[in-house]
Amino acid sequence: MKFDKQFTFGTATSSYQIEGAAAEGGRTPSIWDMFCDIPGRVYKQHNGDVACDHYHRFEEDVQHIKRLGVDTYRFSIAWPRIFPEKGKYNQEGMDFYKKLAARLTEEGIKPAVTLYHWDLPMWAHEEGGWVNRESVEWFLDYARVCFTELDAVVDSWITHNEPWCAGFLGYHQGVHAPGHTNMDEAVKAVHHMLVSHGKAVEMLKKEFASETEIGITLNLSPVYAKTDSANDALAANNADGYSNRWFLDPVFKGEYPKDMMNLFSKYVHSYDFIKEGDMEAISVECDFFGINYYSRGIVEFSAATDFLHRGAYSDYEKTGMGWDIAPNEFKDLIRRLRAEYTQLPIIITENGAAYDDVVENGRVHDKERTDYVEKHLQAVSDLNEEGMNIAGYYLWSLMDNFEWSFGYDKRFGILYVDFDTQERIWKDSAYRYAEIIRDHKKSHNLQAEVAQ
Ligand code: IFM
Repeated sequence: MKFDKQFTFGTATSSYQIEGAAAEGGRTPSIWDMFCDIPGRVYKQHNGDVACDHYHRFEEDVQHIKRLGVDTYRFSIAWPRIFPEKGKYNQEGMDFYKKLAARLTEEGIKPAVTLYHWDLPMWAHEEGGWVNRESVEWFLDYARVCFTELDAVVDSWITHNEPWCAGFLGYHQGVHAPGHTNMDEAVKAVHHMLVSHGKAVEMLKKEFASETEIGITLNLSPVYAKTDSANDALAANNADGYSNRWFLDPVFKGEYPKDMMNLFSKYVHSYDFIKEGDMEAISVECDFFGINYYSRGIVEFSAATDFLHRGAYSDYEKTGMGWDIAPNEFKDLIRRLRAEYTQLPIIITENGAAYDDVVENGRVHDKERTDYVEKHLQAVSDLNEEGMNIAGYYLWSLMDNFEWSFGYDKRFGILYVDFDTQERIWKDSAYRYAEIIRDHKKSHNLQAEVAQ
């Protein structure tokens, strides 16, 4: 595999998944604290109260990041640390991120900061959460203080991480916080997230006249029909509409896909919540496009499901999440994005895999994860040979953490975390990632001080 000199390597985490210190520094609960408390929602009722204790151990974690040799580290800000109550700014919460960003910068690691990675403050949820249009204003108030305090040290901003999960898993499928099962709410929630994205980008560029790069991250999954029947083709089209086009079309074309508006209208009886100017706001020009890629989808027709598709059997090798390992389909996805949607630089803001890791004599031989990462990095390298302009790659995740409704049962880290002692143990995949970065730097005569 081969990468341009400017290509950036990184690793990623998010606030609720690693920070812990849930009641410290003035933080108040988010919808995830509430969701975890409801029996049956999260594996063994795990929660983020302690997580990886990163809030107290960030200095040590920065040293691991440095040792990996990555150029950049992607983390998210916990909104309830910044606004623990409506309209009440908490400087102590902000200071944590200022310290973290400063430590990273001192070590030569560029901070890439996500504003929203799903930990909506409970006060906002109690007023309707993302379903309430006022959420756009709440988000902009929050974005404004983050830009004011951190823009000078941030290398790139990501407004939202995976609005599909926050919107459709949270408000339609009910498997993520806040756990609602209402498609009308889900479509409104997504719309308000997207409007808040567009307006935050505009704010950074106009109000702050900032040149810091900003974009949005979507989780995308190319969808294939099980057979070439007309029914399965319809199923694949609908699944693609639900997972991909409902987000890509507004962000890049300034419109929602009509076929999906029609399909959703069984539950969404009016699209009046789309106000004048919204679609222009959503399709604001960004500096890059972030993609989280894990797997492909394969579907078949099912008259028994709402949107006429369901997952079909696949004989692909799977990760510990049961997700197909599909680096070739990743290439299909990127080529399609280039053909149909955008020429912006693409950044892979997440890619990685969960497996059932075991510690043996102080080592974790996670060969499957190492293979997964190598295959996807090879795909990035191949795509760039074709001129696809992928500018960077973030491995998900720096360390094992709270995997949402799966609790701590699924390990995505390249660092193993012993959740009893909080010890971090480098897995073989971490050593291999550091080696790939070292080789890249050597090949371009860039200074490399990374782990052997
Ligand atoms: O852990 C999550 C992350 O929070 C968002 N993207 C997918 C990851 C793995 O499921």
